[in-house]
Amino acid sequence: MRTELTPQAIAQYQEDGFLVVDDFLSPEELATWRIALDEAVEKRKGNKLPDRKEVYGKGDDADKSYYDNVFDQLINLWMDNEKMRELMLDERLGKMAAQLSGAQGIRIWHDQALIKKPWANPTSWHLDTPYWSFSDRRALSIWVALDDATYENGCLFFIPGSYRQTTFENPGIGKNMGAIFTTYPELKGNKSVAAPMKAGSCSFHNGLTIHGAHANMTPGYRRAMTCAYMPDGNTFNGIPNILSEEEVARLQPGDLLNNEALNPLIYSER
Ligand SMILES: O=C(O)CCC(=O)C(=O)O
Ligand SMILES: [Fe+2]
Repeated sequence: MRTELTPQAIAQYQEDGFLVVDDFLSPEELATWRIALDEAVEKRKGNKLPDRKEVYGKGDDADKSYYDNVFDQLINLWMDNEKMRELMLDERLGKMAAQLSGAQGIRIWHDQALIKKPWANPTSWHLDTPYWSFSDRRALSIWVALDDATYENGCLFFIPGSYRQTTFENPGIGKNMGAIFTTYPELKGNKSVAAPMKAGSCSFHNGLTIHGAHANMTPGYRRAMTCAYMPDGNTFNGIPNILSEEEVARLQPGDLLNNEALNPLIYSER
């Protein structure tokens, strides 16, 4: 794994709110990640979470069939697959996330396989952080391409620097590609940047960077393994997100999110 970040790369991330790391995985590592993903997905039998079928669970049937065809979304594979656990809990990933975000410690918020199947719908422009159960402008994700991510099959796009202007308000993610610009009309004229990646390359993006992805216009798969990172020291903001009902019942807004079984600390400067 190419886990060393140059000062230039860190500066680029801070400027743009995203960073592409080419050839992040070696061919052997890519093979390992693919096996871990396929095994973990197979074991899930379509359930989104280890303990539940759905996350948000709402929406009418027409919407559901649309969203089901944006991508297969399988969350917290690290919890029920040993190979994936080893990959996701790697301290070196946490260190990269810490260096980019400026956080001193990094916890896993949740991992997520995002698989755009043949002919999948696009991923509308959206923000990540407003969905999460903590509010931190430094929160970020890694997105590892396990197939070539191309213009044709649904590579990511980012709006550089947008993370400095967006907030924790959630514009949602609808069918309308550009709906987010109703919330942020001042960003409507900004240019986007495409991030095609070879399999084994990765990107990091701030959860407040506006991002989306093309439709999959091909009969092939676009598999990605991602992980959302929470800077250590964050507290519950009242949003359930992926937390179970029991967990939400246990938490008061303001409580520290430091349950190792849910949000393991994978890196700490101290
Ligand atoms: O893979 C995609 O299409 C979208 C990815 C995304 O939104 C994310 O990783 O936050
Ligand atoms: Fe996202």
